[in-house]
Amino acid sequence: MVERNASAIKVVSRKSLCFFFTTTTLLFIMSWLFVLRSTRSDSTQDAISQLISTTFDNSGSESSSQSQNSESSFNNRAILVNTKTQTHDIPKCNTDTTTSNDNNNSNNSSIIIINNNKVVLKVFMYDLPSEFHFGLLDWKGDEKRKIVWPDMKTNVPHYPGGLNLQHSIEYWLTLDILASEFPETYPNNARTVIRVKNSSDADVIFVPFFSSLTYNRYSKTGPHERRSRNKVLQEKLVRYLMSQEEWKRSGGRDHLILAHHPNSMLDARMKLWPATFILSDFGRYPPNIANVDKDVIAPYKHVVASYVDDQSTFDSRKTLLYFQGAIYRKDGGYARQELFYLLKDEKDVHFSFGSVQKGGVRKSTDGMRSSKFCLNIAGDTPSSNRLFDAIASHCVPVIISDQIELPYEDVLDYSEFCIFVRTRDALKKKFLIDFMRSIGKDEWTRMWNRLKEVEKFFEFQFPSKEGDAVQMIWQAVARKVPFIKLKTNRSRRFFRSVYGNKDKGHKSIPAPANFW
Ligand SMILES: *[C@@H]1O[C@H](CO)[C@@H](O)[C@H](O)[C@H]1NC(C)=O
Ligand SMILES: *[C@@H]1O[C@H](CO)[C@@H](O)[C@H](O)[C@H]1NC(C)=O
Ligand SMILES: *[C@@H]1O[C@H](CO)[C@@H](O)[C@H](O)[C@H]1NC(C)=O
Ligand SMILES: *[C@@H]1O[C@H](CO)[C@@H](O)[C@H](O)[C@H]1NC(C)=O
Ligand SMILES: CC(=O)N[C@H]1CO[C@H](CO)[C@@H](O)[C@@H]1O
Repeated sequence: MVERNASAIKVVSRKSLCFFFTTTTLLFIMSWLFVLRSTRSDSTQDAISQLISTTFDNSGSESSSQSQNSESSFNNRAILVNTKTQTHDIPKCNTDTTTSNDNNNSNNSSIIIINNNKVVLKVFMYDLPSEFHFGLLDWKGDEKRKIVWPDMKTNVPHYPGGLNLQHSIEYWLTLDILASEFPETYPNNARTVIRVKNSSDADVIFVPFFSSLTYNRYSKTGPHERRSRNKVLQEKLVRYLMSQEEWKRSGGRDHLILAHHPNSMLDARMKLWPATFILSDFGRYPPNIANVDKDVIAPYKHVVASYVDDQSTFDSRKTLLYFQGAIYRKDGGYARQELFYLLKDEKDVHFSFGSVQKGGVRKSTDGMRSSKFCLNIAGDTPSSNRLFDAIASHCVPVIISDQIELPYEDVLDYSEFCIFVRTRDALKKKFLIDFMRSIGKDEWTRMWNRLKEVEKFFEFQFPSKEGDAVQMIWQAVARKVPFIKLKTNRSRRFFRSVYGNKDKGHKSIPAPANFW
């Protein structure tokens, strides 16, 4: 008996050894590929999933294989667009009177790409109760009469100013969807998106929850509350979504959810991970919840005013390098302190404490407009609105944030108008300052010119204009659509099997990063 057991164990252990061996070999091969790949592209986020996705679908990896030159990004896009018009039959925008002019707007390929590919994205938007969206802006719906949206003809709710504005993406996107139903009222509203009433016709399902505003306003627990309104609304949202036919149909994979503030949706996101999120960066997200393949990065709305009619020159901008911000940050921001000590004695460098809140908008505006370069150093999170303030001020951004993700990077080559410096290099004595001083007038002027061309891509406004941030975000979403369809169909593979049914849609156990 004992002997038989022993031999059984032997068999088992031989099997498991064999298994172990195969797994480690596989892992070894994969890590080799991983190393090979990550030495070529700098993006560390989820490199394996990129690997896997490249083998299945080229569109999924577009954002990772950043084009070295704009020509290759043009090719990528062209392929994508062909797929779209041939197999997905997305109609071209027909209210468009500017198409004929678009070709000669400029010779810069990324701009040409953006203007030429007027893809209409068909969006179904849930009629969520107004407490999730415009109700937060003190607009009152009428539950009884089922009025959840403001009358776009007469009464567009206003978004208050202040710092909340930097995450107001949710407001601009929702207005743009609503406006698509009133082409007569908003004839000049650019139209990448049209709202459809039948969700079966939609490319994506939009969840109109103003999560950043909710976080900004209601994350503190009130005196008579057990939980903050921010938490309550997230719970309500999850319950609402899980009960919708649209969610069940795709397991949420074709849903679009806004979580631009890094602290917004902290609770709900663990349940809503199959959806595509619109985020500012991935700093606080585990890669199985959010990653470059699945999600869309949107810019902050800049808080300093745009620099209209900028006549400045390399020589008229007296400050070489400008940074204004909180210097001591909780996590990850140690580079700020280090850089402060490295730079504080350089005479043409402005490096100072003080956040924009403290009446500093005017000061930052002046400071950025009179500087050649503006520093963006990772703080609590890899991104901040400082980058977009710098762009609006035509102050060439110097990005020291290894984990930063940039909006629409698949169609926009940031190296044309930003300087990237690795943190470990920036912290070497004299490295940064020598580097900045080595950039001459011509090179700087080229980047400054490019900044003036690209600034409109970061402009949020209503009505939205051709090529502004709202349209650029929709186009970035449209580029995800083939991938969304792929992952939706893949998720249906096992619907008919006993176990597969259980997994249908709303089972929300986070999957491994490459599972989608
Ligand atoms: C494009 O070119 C046409 C003539 O070839 C011109 O009339 C039109 O104004 C141009 N459009 C733009 C935006 O430059
Ligand atoms: C684009 O470049 C071509 C030559 O390469 C030139 O003839 C044309 O005028 C340029 N168009 C614009 C809008 O700059
Ligand atoms: C929505 O469209 C689908 C397929 O096109 C159709 O079967 C369904 O009846 C439509 N639903 C409504 C409410 O019109
Ligand atoms: C799934 O496959 C069908 C049939 O090939 C296709 O029409 C559809 O667009 C795919 N995606 C989704 C989300 O249904
Ligand atoms: C035609 C045009 O606007 N060309 C510009 C494209 O962008 C480069 C900078 O990358 C400028 O130098 C060109 O003038």
